[in-house]
Amino acid sequence: MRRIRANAILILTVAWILGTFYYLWQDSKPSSSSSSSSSSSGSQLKNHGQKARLEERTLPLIVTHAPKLEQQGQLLGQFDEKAFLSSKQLKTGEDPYREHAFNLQESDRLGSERAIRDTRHYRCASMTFDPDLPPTSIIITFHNEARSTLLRTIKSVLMRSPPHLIQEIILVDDFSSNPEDCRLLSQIPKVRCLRNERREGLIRSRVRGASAASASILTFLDSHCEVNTDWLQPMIQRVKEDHTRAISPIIDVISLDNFAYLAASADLRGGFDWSLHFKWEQIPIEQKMARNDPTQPIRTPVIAGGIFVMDKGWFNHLGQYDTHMDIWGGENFELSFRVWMCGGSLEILPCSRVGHVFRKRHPYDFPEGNALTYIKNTRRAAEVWMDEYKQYYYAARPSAQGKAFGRIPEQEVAYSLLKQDGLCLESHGTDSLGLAECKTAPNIPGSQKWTLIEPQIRQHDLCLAITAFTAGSKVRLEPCNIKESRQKWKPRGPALQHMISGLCLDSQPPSGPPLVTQCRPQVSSQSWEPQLVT
Ligand code: LR7
Ligand code: MN
Repeated sequence: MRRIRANAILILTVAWILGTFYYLWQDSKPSSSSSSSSSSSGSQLKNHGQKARLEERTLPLIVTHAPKLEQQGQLLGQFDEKAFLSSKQLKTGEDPYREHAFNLQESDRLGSERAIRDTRHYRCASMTFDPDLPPTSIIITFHNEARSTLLRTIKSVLMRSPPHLIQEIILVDDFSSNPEDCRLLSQIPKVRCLRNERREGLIRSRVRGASAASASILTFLDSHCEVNTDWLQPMIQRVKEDHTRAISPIIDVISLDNFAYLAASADLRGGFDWSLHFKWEQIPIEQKMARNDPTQPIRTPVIAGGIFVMDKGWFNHLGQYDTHMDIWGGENFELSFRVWMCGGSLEILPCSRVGHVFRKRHPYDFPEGNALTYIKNTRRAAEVWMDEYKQYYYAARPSAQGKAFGRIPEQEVAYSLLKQDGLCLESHGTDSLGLAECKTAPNIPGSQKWTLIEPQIRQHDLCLAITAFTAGSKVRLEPCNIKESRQKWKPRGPALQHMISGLCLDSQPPSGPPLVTQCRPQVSSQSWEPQLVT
């Protein structure tokens, strides 16, 4: 009896020691390495130095399992994969990069359901999700995509997502040369394909797909992706908890040369330069230090654009995309700005991984030319959303000035009269300001309409500014610049006080131009009454 008890104690002790070692070994594995530099901000999104994004650490080789043979049959239904893939094959001597800007020969060789490495941090595997996550509609737009990459995208979704979370896969064929791709792929269970009657570009195509979606959650994918283990649940979970979030995975890299699946760094977020080019940037160091849980979301200013999950109601509430943007580019900033300005947020989830084939050039044509299209799209984003910051866009991209960008809706802003003793502050050109008889609606001229958006007092793109920081200095209008301290005001009782100098806007003498003078309470020449005009 005693021997049995002694043996039991011995076994338990050994198990405990082994367990402790295992635990320590797990935790001492490098969690993530800091990659040396953020990607270069090349003049093209295409050139954004993918190498910097690649994780340096080697990960344990855990492969995601391909479905068993009997499952595969169910995955594709009546669809004849062999016939689909073999109908068009590369001829000997043909350049495998020509048509798709990636090595088509390698892609075709791979097969449609290769296993890929699980590139997540090991702690992601123990995350749990609500059992009642809502299903999603997957939206994939494509224009002349290679059959092997497109099919791998679809199959990876079917293979690596809980089936009940995939309501449908909506393909939008953006007028590819061969209409058969769309027709044949519709034979796959859950797949629907909508074909555009003319080339629309990815922005209008996605809007079409989103409008056709029947699930309450939208998931967008490019047409050359491979989703990784448990990619979907973390993103849907975050959107379920707060419908104003737009969630992106970490976008792993599928080599355009040999189609190797490579882990991207988990220390990056989306960014842009003033010419509105997307780039990856390092997470600020304070945030990086504060990250003690590698499964936590990474807040990001903008998303890369192609791969994200969003609530359908929220997408509609934001006004979807700007459908006057053509072909490719700019919609990622525009959507991100919408999310921010309407009080939502953007996140990258390190526990969700999707591979994407990054290319160095566009394999398709731009009917209006690549450069002009990019300018049109980004100029629209700048004009609609960037207020006076758009001046930095034009400074960084002088060639955008004067280029066509179509019509944009007038922004709805609240205008005020600035009244003093029955007279109104009025501008005459930029240099001269004065008091004049107040006009009444609907005959109020633009010269009497002011927008009071602290700290600026604006008239269109011009702002009220002092000319010097001393009492008695003239006040005039000049192009708004949010960093210009001469343009910053705040209300002080009925007076308007210049923030840095502490001086007040003064109409004395009423005939002459307004000045700034020492603030004196109850002085009528310093008293301005804003009156909203509609
Ligand atoms: O006219 C077109 N019609 C289309 O349907 C042109 C393209 N497309 C399709 C195309 O087949 C593909 O599925 O639209 C998708 C995106 O086009 P890509 O793959 O040529 O774009 P990209 O991967 O180079 O570009 C990134 O930026 C774009 C800006 O408009 C889009 O937001 C892409 O979705 C986006 N891709 C990603 O975010 C994946 C990660 C890349 C990064 C960074
Ligand atoms: Mn792409």
